[in-house]
Amino acid sequence: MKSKKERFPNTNTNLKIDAASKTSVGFPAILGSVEHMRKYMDMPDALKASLKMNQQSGFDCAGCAWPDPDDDRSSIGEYCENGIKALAEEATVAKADPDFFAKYSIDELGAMTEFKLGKAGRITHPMLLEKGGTHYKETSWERAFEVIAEELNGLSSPNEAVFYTSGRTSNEAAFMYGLLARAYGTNNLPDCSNMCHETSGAALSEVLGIGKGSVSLEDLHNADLIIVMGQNPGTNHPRMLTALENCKLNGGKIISVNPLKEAGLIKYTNPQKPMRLLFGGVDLTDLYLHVKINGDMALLKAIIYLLLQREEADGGVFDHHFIREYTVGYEDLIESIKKIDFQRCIKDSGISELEIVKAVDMICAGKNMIICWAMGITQHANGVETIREIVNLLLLRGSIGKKAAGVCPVRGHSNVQGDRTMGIWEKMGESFLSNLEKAFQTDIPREEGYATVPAIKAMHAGKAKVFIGMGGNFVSAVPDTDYCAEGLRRCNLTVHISTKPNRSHIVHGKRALILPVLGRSEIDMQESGYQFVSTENSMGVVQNSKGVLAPKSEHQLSEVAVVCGIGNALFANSDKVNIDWDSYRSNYDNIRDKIEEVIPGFENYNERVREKSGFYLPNGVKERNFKTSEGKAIFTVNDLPVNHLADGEFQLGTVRAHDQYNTTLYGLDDRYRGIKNGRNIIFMNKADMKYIGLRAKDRVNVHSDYNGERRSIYDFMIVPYDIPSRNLMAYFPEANPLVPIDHAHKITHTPVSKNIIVTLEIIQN
Ligand SMILES: Nc1nc2c(c(=O)[nH]1)N[C@H]1C(S)=C(S)[C@@H](COP(=O)(O)OP(=O)(O)OC[C@H]3O[C@@H](n4cnc5c(=O)[nH]c(N)nc54)[C@H](O)[C@@H]3O)O[C@H]1N2
Ligand SMILES: Nc1nc2c(c(=O)[nH]1)N[C@H]1C(S)=C(S)[C@@H](COP(=O)(O)OP(=O)(O)OC[C@H]3O[C@@H](n4cnc5c(=O)[nH]c(N)nc54)[C@H](O)[C@@H]3O)O[C@H]1N2
Ligand code: SF4
Ligand SMILES: [Mo]
Repeated sequence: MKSKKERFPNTNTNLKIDAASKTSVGFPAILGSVEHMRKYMDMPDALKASLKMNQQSGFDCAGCAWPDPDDDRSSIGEYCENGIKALAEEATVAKADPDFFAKYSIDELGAMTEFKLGKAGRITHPMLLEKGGTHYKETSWERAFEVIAEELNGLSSPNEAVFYTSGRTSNEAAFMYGLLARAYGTNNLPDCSNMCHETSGAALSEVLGIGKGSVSLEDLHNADLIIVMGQNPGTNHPRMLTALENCKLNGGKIISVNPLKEAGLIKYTNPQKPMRLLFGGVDLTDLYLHVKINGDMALLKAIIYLLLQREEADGGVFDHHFIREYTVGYEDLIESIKKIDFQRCIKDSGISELEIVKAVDMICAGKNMIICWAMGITQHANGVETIREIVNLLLLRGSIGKKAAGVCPVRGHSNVQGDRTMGIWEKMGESFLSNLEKAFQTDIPREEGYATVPAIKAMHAGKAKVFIGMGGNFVSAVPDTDYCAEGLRRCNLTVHISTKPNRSHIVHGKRALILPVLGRSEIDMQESGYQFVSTENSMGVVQNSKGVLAPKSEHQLSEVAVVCGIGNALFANSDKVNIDWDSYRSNYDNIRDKIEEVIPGFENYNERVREKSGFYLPNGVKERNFKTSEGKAIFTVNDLPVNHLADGEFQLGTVRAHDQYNTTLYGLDDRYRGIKNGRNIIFMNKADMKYIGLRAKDRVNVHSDYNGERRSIYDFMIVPYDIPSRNLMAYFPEANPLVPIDHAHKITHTPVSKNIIVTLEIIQN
């Protein structure tokens, strides 16, 4: 039963379509950064912050999880255009203060685009929406904590509460937040990772023994071959382009696998190298494989098939010493590969035999290969399986656990990997839970909690009644927007610990709170003095991060202080939980001492985190120590997915534009793809357009029919694009209402955001 359609207001103002760019960064990126700082920030703040971002004595960029160099850092700026946009978004002078919330009712806020909502500025005061209220009203922190304690204490089971986390939260805040939920009695700790690299974690833990990547920046620089699959680093991890450039300059090669020709993968002009700015950039991709959506498994299998043929003809292709010593399952894999239908792999991948042979030549030409991937691989019903196949390819070549080789899942949010390490997961293992129990002398539940999709279903079914979000924008980020909105509306209380207004504040429970917090760039002062926090990047390096800018409001608390405030109120009368929340809030060293007690790899945390470049967490895969169920790396046999399309059906993927950070819109353009002033668009193959009789800017409604239910988005404009036939792309989050809640990976529950089966309905003018 759905009561209200939750649609993102249409942003198409005066849509302009230009040719897609064939090169990235360079002057336009520099101009883009300066423009953002000038428009939204105070100039002295902009200067101060830009000199400290990603520096060894500064703060960690809150953009993506790409690592900083271990030693030498550029003094003119160790960041990219998107890092600056993330900073300008956080350090904006605009304020969403009580006057702003008094001016606009919830309905009026709901009519604003994500862009306009975000541009309202930083939330300055705790805000409360009482039952039946039309406006959020200023409240005190004491009252806010009381309301949360009241509602949580009123539930009939702790499992009726959901504690969501987005991946910006620091290690210290995440650890305390997980403790809060578990001391209260639940493992309901879903996070953005459930929708992101959950599949990577699941696949890699199973076959290699650790759910993280195994390479460093230096490895990327020295690889003979890097394969970039399902990732758009020019927009989403811009400084990765410098690593790819270094690889190329050292003689390495790059293969890109992507249904879209992404400018960032074609050519890169490094903004930190003035001569390159003048004389043009470096060509990055040597072989661009224009794969069909979810054709990656077929491509990988075809590659392995041809490698096996060469191995059988001439030998020397597979690393038999490595396979014998360090792996299990080789024979089964080979037997299954011998049986595959090579022609079907060509058809399903959309890549010709000639191109596959070129890829195989490049793989055989080098000794050390790295495979990088992101959402184009993970957000599929068979995401875990494709990642296992990636590992098969690396294992056959012995390209793992040695220099310049290995797996590189490129993480999204700046501390999403650290949050997991800290225990933000609905199914942490027994050793973590029992260590936590011992360290805090508190009962810790063992029952598995809800991941994101099960949490939405529980709210919808009335089984979860309080939702707390540590950052993030739940309703916009998750699949099936209407269904989720209905779930949130059924809650007794929704709480958002946020920096900026977003749609999740508007789609609220019977009562709702917005709690304003400090950002990464801001000074965090507590009783014991100036605090720093720590984060873990995509390559397992833990580093400190110390804000430098004055807070935008005296009423904003740090995330740690909010968690401790809730803890104090919630357990005020508890005879079971006796945690000294004040001591952790007043000095974060006390939190790090506890992390050291609970989590292996954090020995001497307080000392090592103060070292300039931080420290690497242990990673057995790097030493060929595979802590799997077999004690060795595991080859797996994975099925080819069936991507059947009936007449009139298309596969639709959802991607990020260059001017957004997930659900936060920095602007309405997508520079590299040639789009200006609009996001309600569908990228479509030109031949398909001609066949149906569609022209550029024709308007369509898009329907997804899944298990007998229709989901729709309305009034999207067609944009001709270089994309395989029967494949479409649209932007996240505008297309999220199309993603069926039940269409998720069967083990990880990761929503299938990159492969939605849709039909188009042409709007007649
Ligand atoms: N500026 C900016 N930076 C960000 C973010 C942001 O929104 N803005 N988000 C952050 C987060 S949380 C994350 S997870 C990362 C996301 O980083 P990405 O994974 O790069 O993000 P997406 O836009 O989802 O792009 C996925 C890419 O996969 C391709 N693709 C789609 N389907 C398939 C497929 O079936 N096969 C293959 N091979 N490719 C496919 C798309 O064409 C696109 O190039 O970025 C992080 N960094
Ligand atoms: N269809 C589709 N859906 C997707 C995806 C997709 O590719 N396609 N990608 C998925 C992925 S990979 C991810 S990671 C999720 C992202 O899901 P989320 O992490 O939930 O979403 P964000 O848009 O990153 O959250 C933005 C909000 O976080 C708050 N915020 C920003 N900085 C801070 C801070 O320092 N502290 C606190 N407390 N709050 C802060 C602000 O209020 C802002 O509005 O979305 C997923 N959803
Ligand atoms: S690459 Fe990512 S972490 Fe680095 S500066 Fe850019 S947005 Fe920030
Ligand atoms: Mo993500």
